[in-house]
Amino acid sequence: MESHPSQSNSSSNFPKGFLWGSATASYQVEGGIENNDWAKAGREGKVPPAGISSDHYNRYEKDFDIAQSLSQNTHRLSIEWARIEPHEGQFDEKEIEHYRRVIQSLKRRGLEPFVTLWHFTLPIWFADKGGFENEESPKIFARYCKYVVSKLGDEAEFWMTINEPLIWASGSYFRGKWPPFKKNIFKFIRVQSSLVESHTLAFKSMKEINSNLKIGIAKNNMYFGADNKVWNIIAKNFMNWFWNERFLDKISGHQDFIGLNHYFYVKFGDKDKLPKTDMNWDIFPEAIYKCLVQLKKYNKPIYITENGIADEKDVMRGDFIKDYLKFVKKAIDEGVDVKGYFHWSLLDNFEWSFGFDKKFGLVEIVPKTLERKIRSSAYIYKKIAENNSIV
Ligand code: IFM
Repeated sequence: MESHPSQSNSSSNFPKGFLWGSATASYQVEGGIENNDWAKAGREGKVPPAGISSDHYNRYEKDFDIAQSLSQNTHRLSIEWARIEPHEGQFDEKEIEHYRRVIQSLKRRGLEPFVTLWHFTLPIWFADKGGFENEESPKIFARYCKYVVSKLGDEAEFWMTINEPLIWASGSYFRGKWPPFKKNIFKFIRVQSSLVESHTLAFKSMKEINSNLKIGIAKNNMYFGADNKVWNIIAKNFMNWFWNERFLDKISGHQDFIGLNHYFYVKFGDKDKLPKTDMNWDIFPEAIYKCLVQLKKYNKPIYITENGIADEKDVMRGDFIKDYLKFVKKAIDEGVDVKGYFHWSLLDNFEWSFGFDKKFGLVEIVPKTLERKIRSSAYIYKKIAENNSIV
């Protein structure tokens, strides 16, 4: 079943100007955020607390020095909504200036900023109003997005409104493991429609401020496989539509690029024996190629806004990066317009309900001292970035 990317005749180089970087998200790395729904759930003992996390809020300059030293030329970060709008309709200029400094410090180091406006965490006041269950939520969300780009739109070209809408909706309303801890299929579907509307309205409002901004979302897409049993094939086709296509189809008139976050291969029926990450997720590099080929029909530039591995011992990450990138290259050789790759993550961070146990960083964070230690695999990725080629 596996095809071989090495059989391609094209040059081994990635396209000129390809972006090589890594990604983080505010609540997972910044530390010191107490006024969002995750912090509240942490205080109530429902999820682990993030506390000071990696203290990236104060140490971002040093962290970006590391990214630069690893030959990265882009970086994806997120802005914490609860910092910017701590109370409904009241915006905090000081926090805007903080993020301005963060974005500028990336640009000084030659790192193209990709900014996400919402990565899973909600201000408490918004969660108390029902979050994305609230009919008014698209307007409230679009107002926040518009405010941020009215202040920071000149600082960055690439913006993402929402990170992984379906992962968030399923963690929060289907699996019931994330705030607001509900298991309700109707609400699960309801919040997804609300997120489609929220993105669309935010997209339009942001374009009113600056029509040159490039705006998209970061969408988690999986590769679904099946053995040859009819019901498994039906399940695979249904899930492929439900998970991978439905949301993107609905926003397709309102995105300038597609951000692909890719981690999962799900097979219905007989399982393949595959190596696993520390999250117990299957490693199947061809899956990223299948996802990229599927996105070709939208005719938009694609950035891989996340792909990575929890690997505390750092024994798999180097090969993981090379193997997944070989399949990215195969997709490019077959005409898929992939323009960049962001490894998840630059730093070890708060992995949601798993707390700090899972280590996704190219850079290790020593828990007590918060010392940064560059992992060996980061140098493998550095070499790829430097050569613009896996070889
Ligand atoms: O840590 C998460 C991130 O917040 C969203 N994408 C998947 C990562 C690994 O689980």
